[in-house]
Amino acid sequence: MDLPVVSNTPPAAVGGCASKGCGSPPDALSHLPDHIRARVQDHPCYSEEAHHYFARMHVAVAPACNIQCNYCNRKYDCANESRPGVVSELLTPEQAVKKTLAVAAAIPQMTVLGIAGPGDPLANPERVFTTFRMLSRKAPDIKLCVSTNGLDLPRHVDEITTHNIDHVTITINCLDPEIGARIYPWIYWNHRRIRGEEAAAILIREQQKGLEMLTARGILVKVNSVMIPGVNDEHLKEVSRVVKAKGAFLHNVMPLIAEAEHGTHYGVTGQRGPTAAELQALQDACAGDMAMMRHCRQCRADAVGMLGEDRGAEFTLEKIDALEIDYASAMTRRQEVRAGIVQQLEAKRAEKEEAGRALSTTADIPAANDAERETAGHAMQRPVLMAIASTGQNLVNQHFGHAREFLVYEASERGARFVGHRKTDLYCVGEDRCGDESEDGAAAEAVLAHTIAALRGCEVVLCARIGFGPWNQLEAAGIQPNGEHAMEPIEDAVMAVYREMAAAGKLSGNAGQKRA
Ligand code: CLF
Ligand code: SF4
Repeated sequence: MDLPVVSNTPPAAVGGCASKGCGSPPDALSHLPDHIRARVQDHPCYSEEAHHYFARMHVAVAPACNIQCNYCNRKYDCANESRPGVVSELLTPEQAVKKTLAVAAAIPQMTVLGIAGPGDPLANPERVFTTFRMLSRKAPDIKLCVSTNGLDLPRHVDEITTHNIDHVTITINCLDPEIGARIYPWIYWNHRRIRGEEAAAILIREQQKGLEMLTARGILVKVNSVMIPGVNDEHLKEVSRVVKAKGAFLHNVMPLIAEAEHGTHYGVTGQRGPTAAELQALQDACAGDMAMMRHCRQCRADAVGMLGEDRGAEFTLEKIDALEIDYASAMTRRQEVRAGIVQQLEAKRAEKEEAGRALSTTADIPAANDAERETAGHAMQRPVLMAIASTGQNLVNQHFGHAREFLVYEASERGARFVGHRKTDLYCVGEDRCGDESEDGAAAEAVLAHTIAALRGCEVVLCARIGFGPWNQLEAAGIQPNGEHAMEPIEDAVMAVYREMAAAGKLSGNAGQKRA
């Protein structure tokens, strides 16, 4: 059955500012020297832009861990990089290599192989470095990436350098042992279990030492921090400042996920995670000091595909065992695909820079701050959050009911900026459930209610198509659905809608953005 379509107009023939992402903030990587830019432009975690185009995969070869975090239950993956509640199939290094080659051949835009669990990679050095060693020989075009709690990092830095691992993530939740003791009940260090502030002090010391050693060797370091309201939330601003001063490239503040059913200490003691607005406010506060990652999906230790998607089921051991992989041919294809994407991105950047230059010659430049706005005689326009349904390529290209997550952009007089994402459940299941006329109406209603709650604070939803049922309910909840910008680049679509809202007088006054 065809879906009831409210709006599916072809891409609007917009011109001038409207087609160029008018007023968009500059490319987040534009300030970087060329050699650094080249190292991150196809890494989906280190570059927000790249995550629309490139994929990553993880292999779960590291079962053990050397510390205990209060947000972790060992039954599940390492929650420093993963969403708790999912369990990965443990692989041997040989199986991991075979799986990586199979994925690389099937998904040519997969550029990064990461090891992030299910325990701590550096608590399993033999398995992890064997995997990296074999991969750097067999698939030299794949970037290698590792994520660690940092306790055993200093003693492995030299080996990391040897294996050509160019990207390392350290999870640093605090610099103060008193706070650390509320996050880590114990560590295992020099064959001894150590508890309390003494344990936290050792962990913090080793993390900082590891960070300094890596940056001194030119390895790109991303710092992950889990935001735990009432425990380390305020303190993370200091963490951000210090790790930046020590040369960390990017800071990724992730929300604590603590559910009683996961059986973690925080889950069973009722420690809450942050709201979307709290997370964004902290990320904004930290952003004054360093580049922030806002597109992390807290993916599982065996994730495969674009961030936010999981194609792991296509590459189970059973399926890849039967495969014969001609990696030499696959590599040629991979290089072509990658070169094509990089070329496309460079053309987009050039177009954006050109648009910026054109704008700077007009009188229509959005004022940069309140004082400038006053001088320029502009009325204050409030920012607006918009949710986007996208399958990637940086386009508004997904049906509302097919989205498992929405990208959230903030539109303002300064332009469109990505601020995060919101996870939802799938509203359409097959062809016959996309609205209030479905046989399974109650289930659809529940999913829609959950989606509307997840989109709290957003005023607009941009998608390729949307049915009458969800359209009406979104509108009733104060969220305006919009299918007019299907297949347009996200930032262009967001700013076009923002301008329409401004022209309709919906943005005037000093009223703040609707809070999530
Ligand atoms: Fe994996 Fe991590 Fe490397 Fe990325 S994930 S080891 S840096 S390749 Fe990325 Fe996933 Fe967030 Fe991690 S989205 S959880 S930050
Ligand atoms: Fe769990 Fe990872 Fe913490 Fe180890 S480092 S306890 S695996 S969250």
